[in-house]
Amino acid sequence: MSAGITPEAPTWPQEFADRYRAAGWWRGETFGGMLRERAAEHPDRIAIVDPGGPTSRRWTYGELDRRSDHLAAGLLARGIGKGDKVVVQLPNVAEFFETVFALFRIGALPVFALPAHRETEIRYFCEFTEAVAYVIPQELGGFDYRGLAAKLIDEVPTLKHVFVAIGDAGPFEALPDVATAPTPTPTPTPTPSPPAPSPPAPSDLAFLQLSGGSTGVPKLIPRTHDDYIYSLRGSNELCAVDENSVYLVALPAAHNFPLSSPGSLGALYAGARVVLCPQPSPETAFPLIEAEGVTITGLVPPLALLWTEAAPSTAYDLSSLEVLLVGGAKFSEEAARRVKPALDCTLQQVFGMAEGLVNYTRLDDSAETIVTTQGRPISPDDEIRVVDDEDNDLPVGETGHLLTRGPYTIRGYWKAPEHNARSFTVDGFYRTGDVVRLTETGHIVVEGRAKDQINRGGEKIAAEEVENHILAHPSVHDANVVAEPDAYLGERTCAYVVLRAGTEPLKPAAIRKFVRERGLAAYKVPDRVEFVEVFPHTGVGKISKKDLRAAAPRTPAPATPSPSPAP
Ligand code: OOB
Repeated sequence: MSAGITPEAPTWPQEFADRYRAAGWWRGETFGGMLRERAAEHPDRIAIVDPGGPTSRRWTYGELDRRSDHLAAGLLARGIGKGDKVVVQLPNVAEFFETVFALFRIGALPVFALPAHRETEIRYFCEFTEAVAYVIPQELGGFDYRGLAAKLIDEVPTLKHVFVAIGDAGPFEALPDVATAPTPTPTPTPTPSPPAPSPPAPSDLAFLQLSGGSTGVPKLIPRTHDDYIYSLRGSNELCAVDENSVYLVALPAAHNFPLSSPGSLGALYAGARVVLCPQPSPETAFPLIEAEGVTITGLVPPLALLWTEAAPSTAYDLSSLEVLLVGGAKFSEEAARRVKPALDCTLQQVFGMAEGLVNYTRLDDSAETIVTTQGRPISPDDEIRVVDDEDNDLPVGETGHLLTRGPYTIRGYWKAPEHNARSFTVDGFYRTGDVVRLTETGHIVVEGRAKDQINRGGEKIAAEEVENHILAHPSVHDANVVAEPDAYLGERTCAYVVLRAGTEPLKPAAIRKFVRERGLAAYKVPDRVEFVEVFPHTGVGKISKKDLRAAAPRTPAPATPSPSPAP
């Protein structure tokens, strides 16, 4: 299999690639090489702290480097090599980093699933990417991933390996058993595919990230070593991350925000320390901040609210915390104003997307700018356009659709030519689906969203995906899923459902149960289901989601059972 940019992944035209290299944004680095360099520079410095499990673990750069090499050798010996896809679904554990660096080294591509994903999503990732392996924990939050893996390995023809990174491997191979000391001469392999002939090139794909999506199935985002490492370096500079920083991974490690803004990979790039937080509540995070001297972390708005409420009365010493990044969903001005007094650290708003563009308020921006804007792009080469419905550029200050192009924003989704024709302009600008306005200082204010998506406290839900699942119910004639305000999450989902004529009435719980049992991540199960006779229509006869949204209860109530908010 060949890695690198293939027709499956549209890439930057040569003139842009040349420009980004000449400007020094793309420096020809790879993830495998970057870890090797850091390990050579300071082998004994702590890279990863994993406080979970029976004993807390501290891996030095030297150890992470060695472990990644050994795992890479074991994967190669099993016939996994360059260009192969591996679905990685791990919580915030040290093995996440060992796994992804092993894959980076051999040029196999991690496909970053979230722990919350269930059969529907994982099956799709495995089938669509023709994944050869699936890496899981034994269990998390009462869900046994091995059951799901057993089903998939039987049913997805390309899937040959399941590796259990933590816990009891059951019928599968335990990840620690895969690792072998690399040998200079390749040992015979059970499958005839040759070991990787050469390490991946900086312009090769490094991994596939998931898009929040607004369509029936999630889109995959192809990121290269060159472009992603540039976003790390740029983020580190703007967030003042250096070798003395301690970054707490509070959100799910595989999400783009805690991975790269500046995230765990930014911290590792800087030679800093990464502390893994098993879950993001103040009860778990605050003791870790004190114990490890955490200097920086990133949260979605609902968690930032929880932390600011809990901080004033905590017994833990949070004084090491210098920067709190908040993003993934709009952070209200009122909530933003509470951060500094409560946590005595600098708030940095971040408006980013897994497709690329990331904006930060600057650490030296005025207090007003920090609480009222979502920041400015990382790169001088990030091109920003704010346009009307016909793609005409709007004057500064007017609200419109955000389009962007730049050195770390993809030129197309993986294997999605039709969707790409809609999501990108002919000259390569990504249509973000966000509705924004620019201030005179070039800061972006997010005003809303044009994409058919619900942003549930940072977790993105494509309305169409959930609608399709509801439509599969035999009693359902039609369904529309929209966002409604929620006091805690910002938005929650409401499904409006029209039942087939002549069917027995249903309870809302029956629809929620039906969706859950179709194997969908819990955060996508509608918070509220309302049965209606007909949907409101627009003037041209289309169903009006605007009117449905307007029908939502006026006083936002907190959402019903909710998994912990996270992107
Ligand atoms: C981050 O990435 P995704 O891919 O999960 O979601 C991107 C979308 C944006 O297009 C926007 O609709 C929304 O999430 N968003 C925000 C926001 N940050 C993200 N909307 C309003 N205000 C913000 N501050 O969510 C992501 C990736 C990297 C860094 C941070 C967030």
